[in-house]
Amino acid sequence: MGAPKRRVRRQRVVARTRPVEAEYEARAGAVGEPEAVEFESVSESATDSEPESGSATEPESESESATDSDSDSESATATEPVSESESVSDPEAAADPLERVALHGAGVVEHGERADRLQVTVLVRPDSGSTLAADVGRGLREVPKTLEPKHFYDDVGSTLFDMICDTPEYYVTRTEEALLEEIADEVIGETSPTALVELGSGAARKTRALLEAMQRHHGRATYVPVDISEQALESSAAALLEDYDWLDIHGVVADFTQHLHRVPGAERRLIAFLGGTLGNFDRQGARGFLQGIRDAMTEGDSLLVGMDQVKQPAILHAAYNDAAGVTAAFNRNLLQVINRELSADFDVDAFEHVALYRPELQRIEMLLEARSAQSVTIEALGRQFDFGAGERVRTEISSKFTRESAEALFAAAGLTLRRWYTPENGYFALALAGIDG
Ligand code: AVJ
Repeated sequence: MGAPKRRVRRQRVVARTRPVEAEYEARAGAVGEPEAVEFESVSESATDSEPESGSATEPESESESATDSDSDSESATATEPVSESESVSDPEAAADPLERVALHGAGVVEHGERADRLQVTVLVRPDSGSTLAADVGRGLREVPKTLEPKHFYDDVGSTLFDMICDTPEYYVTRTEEALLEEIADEVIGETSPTALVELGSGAARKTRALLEAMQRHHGRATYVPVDISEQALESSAAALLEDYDWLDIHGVVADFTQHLHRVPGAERRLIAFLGGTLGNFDRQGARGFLQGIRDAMTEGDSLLVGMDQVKQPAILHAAYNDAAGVTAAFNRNLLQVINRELSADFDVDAFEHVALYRPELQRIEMLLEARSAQSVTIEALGRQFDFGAGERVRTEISSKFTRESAEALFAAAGLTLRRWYTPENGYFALALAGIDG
């Protein structure tokens, strides 16, 4: 976009990001000392459709917005209490930033101002070298070697994942999307949520069906996306706010496996964990994760989980071995991430993409297989790792479920499966669970 570049919504974070989390503290170069964090930028492509922001001195810039339907939905962040006045010398107040943000948010809504409908709290900076280093160091010492799938998603990896979703073989995303459209009204009618909390919201593509159903039922909605990527969170939030003038968003930049208890409450929350990401956990991990959610739930909250179903191995195999090689590129990109972030020298082309279905475990495994013996130096770890010819590094598991296995899993986590929605072909399921009471 020419100069002057369009402003992106630049929402300062109300919460001081005290280094409450070790990984935050350790983020390379990010913080010398605790400070308020502000969005620095969004991608070029995102700026185009961004609502005009949002700075204290530019209250009406939205008139240049590309669409007119949102003209009353944009506003300045002038009301936003910011940083400078909030010194870290006030540990009490800093102790629970979310509460503070929630209060400010409520004020904004109540006064019906054309005030900012976006609040963002940063609990943890996007993945820094530190967790990646720790994870890689641990995983490559294991026998067999493993790497964690959460590190796939740098900008390139996220783009590749979006491309996977558009391959003809990968039925997962489109099946879930269609299913959500179909059941959204019923789910919302049944759970009557005052807020939709989405764990791992990413681009929030599928969320719209649920939000629109909330609007049909209640006239408006509050959306609480929780994502590790500040950028994904901000650009998806901006797009949603532009399209929905009845929506309030309180985003939380956090690792949803660690910060669940800090996600803002509401009277009744529908907590959504979509996409089949639960499949990335092994059984024990899935149970622990669901238990964590269960512990953070209060009466009236519900949980909606996307779960890929067990099906013909050939269909599963194709979905993770698409003909265009997008999944292979996605898998290999993990090595690029490590090369870049940890100053490593993986020869990416020396590793082959392998994805296979293991029926006895009801899961897909993705692996990277060394085509020949490799020795790789990872500078950030100060050591070298050897790979034998044909040695495989497991990069991801993608568990598949049946209604029975899902029910047992929920039960083990203290949750009750209430509904099991599947399309006719049975490819994918959305499980609605609650706590007993
Ligand atoms: C995002 C974890 C649901 O397991 O199907 C897609 C990731 N990996 N193709 C999945 C993935 C390879 C995806 N999840």
